[in-house]
Amino acid sequence: MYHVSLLPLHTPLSSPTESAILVGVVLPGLSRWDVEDSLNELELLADTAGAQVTDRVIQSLTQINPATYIGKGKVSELKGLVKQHNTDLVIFDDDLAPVQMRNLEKQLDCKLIDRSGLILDIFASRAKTAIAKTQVELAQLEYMRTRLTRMWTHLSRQKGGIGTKGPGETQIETDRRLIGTRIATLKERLEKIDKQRTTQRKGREQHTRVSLVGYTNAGKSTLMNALAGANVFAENRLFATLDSTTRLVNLAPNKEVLLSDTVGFIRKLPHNLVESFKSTLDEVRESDVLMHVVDVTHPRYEDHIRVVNQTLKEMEALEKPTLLVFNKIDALTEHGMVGALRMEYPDAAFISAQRGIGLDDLKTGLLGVIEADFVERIAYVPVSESKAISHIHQVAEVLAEDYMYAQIPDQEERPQAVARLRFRAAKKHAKDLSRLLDRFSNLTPIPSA
Ligand SMILES: Nc1nc2c(ncn2[C@@H]2O[C@H](COP(=O)(O)OP(=O)(O)OP(=O)(O)O)[C@@H](O)[C@H]2O)c(=O)[nH]1
Ligand SMILES: [Mg+2]
Repeated sequence: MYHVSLLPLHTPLSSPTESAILVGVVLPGLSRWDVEDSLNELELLADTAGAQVTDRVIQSLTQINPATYIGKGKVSELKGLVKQHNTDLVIFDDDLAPVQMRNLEKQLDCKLIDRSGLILDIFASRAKTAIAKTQVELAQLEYMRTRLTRMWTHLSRQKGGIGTKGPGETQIETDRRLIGTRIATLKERLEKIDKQRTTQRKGREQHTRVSLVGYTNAGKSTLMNALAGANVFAENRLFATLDSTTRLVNLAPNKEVLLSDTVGFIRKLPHNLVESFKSTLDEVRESDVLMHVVDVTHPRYEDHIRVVNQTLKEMEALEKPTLLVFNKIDALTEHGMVGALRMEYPDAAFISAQRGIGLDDLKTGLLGVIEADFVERIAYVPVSESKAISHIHQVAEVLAEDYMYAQIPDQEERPQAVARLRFRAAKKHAKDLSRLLDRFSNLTPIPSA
């Protein structure tokens, strides 16, 4: 155990600042470095939530203690520290089982929260829009439902603060049934919002949809602002964005796409959150193309890429055509890093969203990814089928259109006037178009003399 003194990176969200001790466990398969790193991130989360970390406690274990997660000796040591520093809050880097929470809280006589609880708390204090608030509340209630037996009655002197936001204060004493009812109401509300959003998205079908994804704080909102001249809130804190924003962006003359900025990912993102943020994350799920933004100045940026890919996989969005974007190259101190990365990732874009560096190359790269995702074909459609022709114009880009005659085989009828359309369509529309055009596949165009 050792003492670290840390300066807060920014003004805490809630005041007065609560003091916190972080607890991490080195389990088989993990190195001390992994855990230190995870605690660095936990400390940023704690800081974002408004706590000042005074100590870190790390224990190596071959297996966790079912009663208190960490060993008995470590619990006493932790208790000593809590007393000595008059600590407000102990934060575990791993998720604790309800029984472990209860036991630890009793023994430590201090507020206790795990990583998921902390992330939920941050989301609760940052949610601004009605939809984000509803989604966070649902995630918090789902999280609490399993931990209902844990009551903070012996901590009633604590008023507010981390871990007690949202439904925490008012509903902790209510029973599972009430929480169940509330969950059902919130789900219903979200379903309604979902339907509205799906309808809104339907209206945007003629545009290619691009979503910004990435680890929290990678610079997604800054890039959105740079590309769309938008005014999206961006700052050096985790989870600055909780809802999605969509804007039109011009990649080249006549090449407009719809760009969406949305919530960032983090390792061990609570499962409840991913589930509850369905409406927001549908933006990602339903996009045609993704831009995966990476903060290249972060020492663990490769881990971040993995975590983002893993989260995308869980959302079934990993297979989408993706442009990898290495951001913040202006702040790189290591010479030659961009060159080395270019060799490793020849298709990626290297930019500074903040300084506007590399944005033209990024647009070209994005156009390349989009175009690779298109199919080009020629179709013959009888001019009498005006509905089918206008459908093609709606979902595809018609490159050429002319008229001729065609014969229908096995029919004695005289040749019909047909339109010959050469068009490009996104792969997502290809199936639908094929089905439509199958009806006319037996036409034999008559070459003009
Ligand atoms: N040096 C440098 N900083 C940048 C750059 N782009 C963004 N930042 C900073 O990085 C921080 C995070 O930027 P955001 O745009 O809020 O990041 P985000 O990915 O939207 O983060 P969340 O919404 O929290 O997930 C801000 O302080 C930005 O000013 C860049 O190109 N260079
Ligand atoms: Mg953001």
